[in-house]
Amino acid sequence: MNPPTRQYKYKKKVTYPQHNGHSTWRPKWGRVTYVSHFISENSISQTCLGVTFVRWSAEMRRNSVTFLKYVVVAIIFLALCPLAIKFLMGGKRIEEEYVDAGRGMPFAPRVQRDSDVVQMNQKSTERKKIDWHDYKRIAEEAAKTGPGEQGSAVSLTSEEEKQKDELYKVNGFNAYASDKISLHRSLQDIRHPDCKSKKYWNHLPNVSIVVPFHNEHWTTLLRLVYSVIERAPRELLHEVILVDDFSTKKFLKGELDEYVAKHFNNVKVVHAEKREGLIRTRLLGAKHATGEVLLFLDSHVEANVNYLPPLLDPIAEDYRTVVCPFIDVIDFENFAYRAQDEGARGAFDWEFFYKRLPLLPEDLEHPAEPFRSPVMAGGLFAISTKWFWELGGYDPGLDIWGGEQYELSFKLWQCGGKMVDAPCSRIGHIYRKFAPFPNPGVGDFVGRNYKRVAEVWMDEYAQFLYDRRPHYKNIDAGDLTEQKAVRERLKCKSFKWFMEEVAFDLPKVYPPVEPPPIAWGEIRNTAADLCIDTKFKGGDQNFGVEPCVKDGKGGGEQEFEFSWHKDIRPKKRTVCFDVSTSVQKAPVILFNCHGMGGNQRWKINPRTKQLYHPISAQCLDCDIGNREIFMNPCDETKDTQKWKVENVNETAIIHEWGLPR
Ligand SMILES: [Mn+2]
Repeated sequence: MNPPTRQYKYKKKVTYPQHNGHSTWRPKWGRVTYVSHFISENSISQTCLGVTFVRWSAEMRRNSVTFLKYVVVAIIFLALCPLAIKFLMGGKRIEEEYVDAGRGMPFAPRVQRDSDVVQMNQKSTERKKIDWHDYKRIAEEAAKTGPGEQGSAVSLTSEEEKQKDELYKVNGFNAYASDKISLHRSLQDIRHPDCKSKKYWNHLPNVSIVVPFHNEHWTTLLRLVYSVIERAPRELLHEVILVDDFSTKKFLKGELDEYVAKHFNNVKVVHAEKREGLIRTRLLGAKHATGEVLLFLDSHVEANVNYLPPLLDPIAEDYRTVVCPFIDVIDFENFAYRAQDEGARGAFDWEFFYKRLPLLPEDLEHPAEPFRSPVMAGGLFAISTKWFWELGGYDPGLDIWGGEQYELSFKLWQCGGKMVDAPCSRIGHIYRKFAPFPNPGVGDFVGRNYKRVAEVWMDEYAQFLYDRRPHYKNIDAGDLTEQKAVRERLKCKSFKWFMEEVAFDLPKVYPPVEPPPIAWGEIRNTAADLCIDTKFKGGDQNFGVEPCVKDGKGGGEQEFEFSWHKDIRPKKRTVCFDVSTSVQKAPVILFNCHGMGGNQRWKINPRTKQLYHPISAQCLDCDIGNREIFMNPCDETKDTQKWKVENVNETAIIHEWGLPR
């Protein structure tokens, strides 16, 4: 395998956001881990009504000819009756009863919309864009008040605070707070204003929603079910499939089956017979699905207003388009619903951590339009059933969780499809405070998954992954014949094509081979003869100056790199010097490196030896007595602002100093 040379072509020039002023700009691009499972199908029986009254016994005796006529008429009547009922009800009656009226929020019949007219008039072939909003429901929801309504935070009394711990421990979020909120709670419409007038095709495919879960909490699971049903046009929602990955909570067995059978007629529960892990659980759900589109969701989400048409519309245009919603945040403590950002494109670094790239200028011009995204976050996406199975679903050799979002993303792009994020579809997700379940996997199953993905899809670029995780070389990835056959059968393009056409700006932020730092070693304050020491501290912590290790005085963490990202980080670590205010004596802390400048951008002044922070326009200063460091207005005459970095690439520093910002 020959690793590609380090010459990257960029199809488009991309500008990265510069952060104005001194805002606390700290993206916390988190990594979402999903744990999840299957099976005995709970089939929901639908009773067919057909009662006919037969009142012909008297005539029968009198006239056998008349009797025969009655028989013929009765047979015809009986044969046509079910058809007539079906015709008259337009197949809708049953669907209107999705949601039980006894729960305090009857599922009111919807106002007739354009879409209904289209559905009833089956002969209509006119294709047009229509408004799919359910204004009656929107108005009803806007009027709701109560704990957590309108997506607000719920507060606990001091008495309740004492009782929340037990549920917190087993869920990783404040499930006690969840129990205080209605299963039908309303959410604030936080979509971009342009979404409110956006129209979608009148003919959209229907959807099977597949929700894998393991030990999900009762009210978060059911709130998900109600939210996806109540906020979807009923003709588009074919079914919801809850897939239980061998949960141990008792109520997720018979009690859930009974509740679902009693309250819904288009929700199925499938129970796994052993712990399967997220990937096989999703596959199991997909195998049970009969809708035209699969919408995979995590088990603790709430869908926001009109979430479904924006996900289906791009698929209606091309069945090989995969669509992801915007993922909002439901607070793990108080269940407040909020945006995490206004969108970004999915990506990865070369250790396969999920990362995000900024939107392109053309994406920013149309904030309600779907934009292309190289890689999905993983948990929430819609894909046509046809395309999913043409791609072979997920590689069934992937174990538990990890790498599946890369596998599917790479192959859908490389094999002729595309993926977009739909800004007008918003779904809130509870990011847990901590993982409450033990990992069901054995050994480095994630590494094995990554290797399967790399070997099948990444060609020579796999080497970049192995360079960072050399032990992958020794992992047995198992049999890859079937996966390679998929790639062959669909005549899929190379990973080089993917990197150049789809993730073209990724190497700029996450280069396969890291360029060398432009300065490195100890950072010594010349006045104090003390060195910056981060003492192996973690994120969000401050640090100061200490006697220098190189002088044989004490031991800490004093080796730094002024990286090509223009940030300063302890050697071989990915936390960076970060300053988020521009006040006097502004604190410097360690924060996860985001590689995008802003609060973490530094310059070395080659003449004055000051460490300059362009965004706050201040310089690094220190208090020798207290051994503290902080930011202050730049003053060339102050010795406490003069720093000597041990090794410096002079040419690079001078060049760098001359660049704007
Ligand atoms: Mn989750």
